Amino acid sequence: MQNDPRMRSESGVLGQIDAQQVPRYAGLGTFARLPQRHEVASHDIAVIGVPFDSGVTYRPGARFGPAAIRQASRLLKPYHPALEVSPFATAQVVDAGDIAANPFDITTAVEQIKDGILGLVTSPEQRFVLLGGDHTIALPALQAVNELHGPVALVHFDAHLDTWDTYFGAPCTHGTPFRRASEQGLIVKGHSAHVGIRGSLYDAADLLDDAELGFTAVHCREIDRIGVDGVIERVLERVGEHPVYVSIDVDVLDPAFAPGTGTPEIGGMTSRELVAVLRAMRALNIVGADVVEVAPAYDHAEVTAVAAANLAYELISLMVG
Ligand SMILES: [Mn+2]
Repeated sequence: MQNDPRMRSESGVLGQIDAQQVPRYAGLGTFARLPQRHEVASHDIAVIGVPFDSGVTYRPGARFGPAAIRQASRLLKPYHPALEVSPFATAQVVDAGDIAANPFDITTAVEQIKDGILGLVTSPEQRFVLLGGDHTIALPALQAVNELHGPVALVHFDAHLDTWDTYFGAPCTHGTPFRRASEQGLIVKGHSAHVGIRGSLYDAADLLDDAELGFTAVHCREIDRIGVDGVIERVLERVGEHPVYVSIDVDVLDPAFAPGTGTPEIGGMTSRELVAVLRAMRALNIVGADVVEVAPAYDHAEVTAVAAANLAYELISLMVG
């Protein structure tokens, strides 16, 4: 197409809108100003918004997360120097839009999200990154992943375990996805980990329950002692050779780095520590991922949305690297 400002690689992959032709702040905003799904014949990686927050237990508003992350992703550039990859030239990455999920019926929403993902990711070679939405959406994401890959190792970055049983009698909330996932056989027990856990719990037994469900927890308080390298060692050893799903609750970051979220906890990871751990996962077979719990109403100067956009960029770069 003449005057098409989008970058196209030699292999024919359609990339971002060229910021030398159209300033980053101009134009309608897809994730990283990438093409929409219908603009290309096929895709390798789909970025999918899931504006759903009916599973929250405290501050609402993560339904506006996908739009805020897309807006904050305008600054992402084509080359990732730390991983030495050009993710948008190496793979066909698309913004696949949002999955419409029922805000009044969580059971229906979970089915819609699973079906929505499977409508967009139809072969085991394809990868996806979800933009949440609250953490409830990780359950249908893992269900979808299981249809394509079977059980996966879960690497879960979060202040909270998210393996509680019910809340007000409800089995599917943003505090329960990984207990349900374990019960449903979606994760490889003994090969899944939480990273960044901290904050008050209901009971000391919460931690024991979690271990029985198949997880180990790298607590945030350990990071000063074992360092980022120690965290990486624990994670890589735990995952082994299994395909991996990475779930990032943005509240794993300290509220200083991610104030715009539903259940903030002090003493969290820095964004620098988190990206260092992620980048060490490049040799893993990451088959799907999410970045969840961005609630823009509590954000300031896009601090949280910019962090989330960059985390999604890291995940995409890991998938192609
Ligand atoms: Mn969570």
